[in-house]
Amino acid sequence: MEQTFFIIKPDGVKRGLVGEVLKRIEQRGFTIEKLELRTQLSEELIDQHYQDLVGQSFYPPIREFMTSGPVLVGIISDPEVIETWRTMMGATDPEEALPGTIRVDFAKAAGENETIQNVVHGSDSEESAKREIALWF
Ligand code: DAT
Ligand code: MG
Repeated sequence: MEQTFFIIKPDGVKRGLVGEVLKRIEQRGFTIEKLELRTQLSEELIDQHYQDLVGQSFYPPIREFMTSGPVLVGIISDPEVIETWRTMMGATDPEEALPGTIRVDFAKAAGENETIQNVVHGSDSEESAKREIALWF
């Protein structure tokens, strides 16, 4: 059985989308293995989580956004959950995501010079899922 790590990001929690996202997880039949509200994330944890992005010019606003409020984090499992959850989330930029995906249905378009706020995170590979689960739990 495969596991992946997901986050309902600060925009999702602030905008009252926890129920909507969890409903999709349940309707798809994923098993929720862990679920926790984290009220204050440290910058260190986010930097480790996004270790591949830390050096990018667009990274500081991402760090600021991810530490701006409570997040819901969890582990879900299912055969091929990593790829299926990525498909359900949609593309990173909500403007490019496909209809029916969480990011299209719920993310707000980023304004000029605003960082992308796209409601959810999901690990992008088996290796990332293992690393992120160990980092967060
Ligand atoms: P994803 O969240 O789809 O896995 P990612 O891991 O490449 O995408 O990036 C993490 C987050 O950082 C993403 O959800 C939004 C933000 N981001 C990524 N690339 C960006 C860019 N070029 N400009 C602004 N924000 C970006
Ligand atoms: Mg990613």
